[in-house]
Amino acid sequence: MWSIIDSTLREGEQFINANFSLPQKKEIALMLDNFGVDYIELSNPASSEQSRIDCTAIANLGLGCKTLTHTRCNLEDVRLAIDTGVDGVDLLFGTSKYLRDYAHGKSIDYIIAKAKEVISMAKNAGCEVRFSCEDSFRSDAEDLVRVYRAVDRVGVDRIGIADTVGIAHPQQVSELVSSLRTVVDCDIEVHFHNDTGCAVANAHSAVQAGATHVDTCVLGIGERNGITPLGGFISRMYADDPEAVKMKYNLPMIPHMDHYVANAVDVQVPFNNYLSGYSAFSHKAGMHLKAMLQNSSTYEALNPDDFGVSRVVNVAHRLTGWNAVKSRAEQLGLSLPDQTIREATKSIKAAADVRHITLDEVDLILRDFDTRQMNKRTDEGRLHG
Ligand code: AKG
Repeated sequence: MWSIIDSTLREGEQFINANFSLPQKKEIALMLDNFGVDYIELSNPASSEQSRIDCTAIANLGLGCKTLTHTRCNLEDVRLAIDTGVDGVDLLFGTSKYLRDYAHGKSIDYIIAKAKEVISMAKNAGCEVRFSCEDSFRSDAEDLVRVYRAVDRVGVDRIGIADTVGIAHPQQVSELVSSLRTVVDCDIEVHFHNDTGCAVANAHSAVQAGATHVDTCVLGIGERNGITPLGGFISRMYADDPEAVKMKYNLPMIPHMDHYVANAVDVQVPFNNYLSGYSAFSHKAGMHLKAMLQNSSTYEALNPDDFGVSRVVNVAHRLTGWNAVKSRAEQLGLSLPDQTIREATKSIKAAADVRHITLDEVDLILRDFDTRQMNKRTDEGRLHG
């Protein structure tokens, strides 16, 4: 099964509002570990003194998952990383023309030589090592093959394919991952930015094509509009095989982490966020509700119970149906005949046609019908008595 490398404490730290304190980082690391991620990626300890302190603290928390740190491909960064106590280093070097011309000015031959030197040093020090070609999807295909083949031969544990600007689509991902699968023997990690909305689909496509490790962030936070969100990726993989995903991961942690991280970076969880969004499990149309009441899978690919969240069935609107209203009456303990429910439904729709109504108002209408029903029965009783 694929593994998750959660990068909330690295890529996520690059989100515009992120400025995690060490206690927040520890809390996030503990939650991710409790959820069951395989790896946590941490910011480069060479970034600042506090980054080094934080990386050392998280690497020594005694987590069940492995810790990695993201470093430039040079000996100094890797030495500093090893001293923090992390299990592995995630090296990267830009291979696209953009990055070679405007970021570092190095040739592919230089990149290969440097990568071999740094990987060998890190492996000799007992580190797990990944090497990534930054901006893979705008890199020359032959350059990628040369670089990845060379690093595979010196014993890298994983190659990384990075869609740095979020330009790739699932078919390109599938083609690149499957072709690289025939080039290297090591594992394949993927990292997808979400600029064009494909980050979850690309991660899924990559796994189907043979990728073994997927980078995620809680809520998808990261540079610009971020990367594959943990909740979105898990939802996608759960839809394929719920039992396998439930067995490996502690799913109710996801909404919990989404809210914690949203609060830490001072944003709202988006209303349509996978699993934890306000409307993620809300149902409204009368036709849907009728079927949902018999079998919730009719209109749900994901079972909210598995994620520790509740389904919201909304009856207070003009699109409501009498099955939904009947169900609400039953929740209130009212036993109304179907004909009365149909009349109450008409009243609810008529009220909702002229203004926004609340569930309390629906309940009032139902109780009013119930009272009328009881009065009618009393009158009939008097007549016949
Ligand atoms: C990116 O290329 O967008 C990164 O954040 C680096 C990804 C990697 O190290 O694979």
